[in-house]
Amino acid sequence: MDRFTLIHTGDVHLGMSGEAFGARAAEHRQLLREAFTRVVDQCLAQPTNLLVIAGDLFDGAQPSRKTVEFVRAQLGRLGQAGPGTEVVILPGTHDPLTRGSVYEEWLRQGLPEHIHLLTDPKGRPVALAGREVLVHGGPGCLHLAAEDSAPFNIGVIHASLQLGNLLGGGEPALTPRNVADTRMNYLALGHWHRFGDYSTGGVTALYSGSPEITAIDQAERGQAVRVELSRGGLTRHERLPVGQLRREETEANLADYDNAHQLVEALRRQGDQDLVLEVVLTGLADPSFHYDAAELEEALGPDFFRVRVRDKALLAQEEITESRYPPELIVGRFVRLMRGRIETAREAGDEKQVRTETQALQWGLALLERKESA
Ligand SMILES: [Mn+2]
Repeated sequence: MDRFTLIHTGDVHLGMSGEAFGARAAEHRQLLREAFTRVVDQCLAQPTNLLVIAGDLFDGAQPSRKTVEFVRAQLGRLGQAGPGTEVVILPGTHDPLTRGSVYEEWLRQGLPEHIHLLTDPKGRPVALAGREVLVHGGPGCLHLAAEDSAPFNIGVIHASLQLGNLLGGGEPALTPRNVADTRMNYLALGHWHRFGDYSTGGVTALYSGSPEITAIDQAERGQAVRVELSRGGLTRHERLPVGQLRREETEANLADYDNAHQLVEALRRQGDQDLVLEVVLTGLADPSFHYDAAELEEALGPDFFRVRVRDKALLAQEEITESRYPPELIVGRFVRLMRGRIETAREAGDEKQVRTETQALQWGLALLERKESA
């Protein structure tokens, strides 16, 4: 064997309740299935020796019978035609190998020949293709070491990677040194839901990311990775877009709209059933502008897969009564200063300057008051 091709996925989270997707939760669960189906399709579209699933295939240790049947049917497709595709699954943090878990049940029942579970806590490898290919990994295992006896060594780890000193949370994490020390031809990482290339010390190490968006703030479209290994150590990879949803963030300046209805109409023009839209409200709204983030989300709901509205706008005040702001406070001094500047501009007959100064007063007041109430 001179060349070896694998597809790497993980963090599929099948069966996820998808609360963040609200009324679309059931549809979202279906999209997770469709994305996983497309990963399997990719294994069949071009000769693929191995499918690696780097943890969190399921959203829980005891997925529903339907979800398990779905996975078995999909993986079954890979054992049928020609030489077929071997499948190696690492239990993750959401779907650990515990008593009563789906993986324990599979081990008890026995699995089809082409499906392998990485169950050894020391990460000892599963041997494929007459020991030419060794796939190392085990539940919670962070330290792996390639064996020189095999031309192809592949590692599978489900963990965060510690970058600099920024890691919080205290969960066990992989270091770039751990990555280099594995000396793997390829290290398939799981746990982070977005693609990332963390190759180091001659080891190609990638997070595949989830095949479909699993959270509203997940910026990138779902994907998997195809990796081609050549004898002699050359590793090439290609990202496979398998997700359907995309996410965008859009800023809406309330000063550009007369009312909430106008704003909704404008946002609707971006309407797309595959789009997860994050709307950030900004600017200084006129006092007559009545809006509510939750109501906007509801109004836009049917036009998108999901909408989230974040309110960073400031509401202008109808009337600014000087007596509310004692002159000894900063806000009081600010109001009097700006009033004076508005008056000066008015006396000079400079209407443009009056508007600018009035807006500056509103902005400053809104910001100072927000600060005081926080
Ligand atoms: Mn995950």
